[in-house]
Amino acid sequence: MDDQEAMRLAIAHAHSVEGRTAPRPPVGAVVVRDGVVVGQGATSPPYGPHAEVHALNKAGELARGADLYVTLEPCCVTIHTPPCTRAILAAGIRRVIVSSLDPNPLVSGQGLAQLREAGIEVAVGVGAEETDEIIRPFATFIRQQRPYVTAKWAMTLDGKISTHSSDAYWISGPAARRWVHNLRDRVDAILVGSGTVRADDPLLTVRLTDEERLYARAPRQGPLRVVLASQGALPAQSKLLQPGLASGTCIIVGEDCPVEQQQRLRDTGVEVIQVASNKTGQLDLTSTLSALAQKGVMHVLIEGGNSTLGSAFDQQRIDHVAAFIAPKLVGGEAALSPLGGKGLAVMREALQLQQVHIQTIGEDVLIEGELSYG
Ligand code: AOF
Ligand code: ZN
Repeated sequence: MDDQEAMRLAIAHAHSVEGRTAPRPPVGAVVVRDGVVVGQGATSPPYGPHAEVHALNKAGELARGADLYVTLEPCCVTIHTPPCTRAILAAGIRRVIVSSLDPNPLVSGQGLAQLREAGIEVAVGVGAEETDEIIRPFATFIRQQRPYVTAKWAMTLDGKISTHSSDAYWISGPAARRWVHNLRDRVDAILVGSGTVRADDPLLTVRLTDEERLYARAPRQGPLRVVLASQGALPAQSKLLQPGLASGTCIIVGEDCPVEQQQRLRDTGVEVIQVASNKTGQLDLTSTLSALAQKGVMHVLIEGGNSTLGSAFDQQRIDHVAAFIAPKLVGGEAALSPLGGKGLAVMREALQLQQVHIQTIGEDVLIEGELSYG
């Protein structure tokens, strides 16, 4: 087993716990001795042991003189659990192969320095292209104290997310929808606007069979469901508000949402959070995101609709775009496009996706990329 192969296994472990570790990063670790895997593991739900500790414990005495592959620089400080660097030294590991540096300023670079000082051979960067991507939500969360925001939409080739009569079932095909459920399975929260709740009555749950999962993943409760509803006006019969389903749902309302309306929502079992509105009367996304960060949300997926996505774009709060384009046409001036809101006036100011990745999923094309704001 070479370095690449061992790191690929560690990366699969990191993927297996995405959406299950917040507010900590998802990490995978593998111990290899004489080319054979003798221990492996992933970060536990808060605040159990880190990935390295699981892998080292499984390896036991076989860790002495072995190599450790880990997708993130091992930690060197006690936050909730003892430093992994200490566990690595105690286990007698000979060489540590790290993929990404820890963006946490308390660790960044110092974890590696500690290992080197103790005479352990350290290599960095194997598989970093993939692990840097896995670590992005945590990096945004730890550096900016806000969740990383992925905006996802599916549109027809002529750029519509529904017909002029608001019909949107289905734009993309079954393979794309499975991909989206895998994305939901990786995030901490899914956010939509009240218009989407009215139009689509979504469940916002992860519905995947084990065969449909891109990675074996640990079981969990499911992502937090968040609805932006400045006046708190949601149909009482919405699926999201039904008894038994409402827990794990959070409604974000504006300052001027009547108290009685808030109480009506709370009576269904949902949590209601009040945030400020901006000058144009939209719910302030910065306040919304910081409220979600306080709940430990590291990665939020915005699934629509056009005014919520447009408002996130106008407020420069989209970090990652995942856009499906279906080879279909519906036409119609009144049919909506993905980003409503105000938009930009001149093309030369258009936001350019970075690290663009284009792939075909079933019949649809998926374009992904990062946005940064100057
Ligand atoms: C690792 N391995 O599996 C993870 C790490 O609150 P604590 O004690 O769990 O520490 C969290 C910090 O540890 C977190 O901010 C990040 O810097 C690092 N996460 N490190 O060596 C792991 N999840
Ligand atoms: Zn650690």
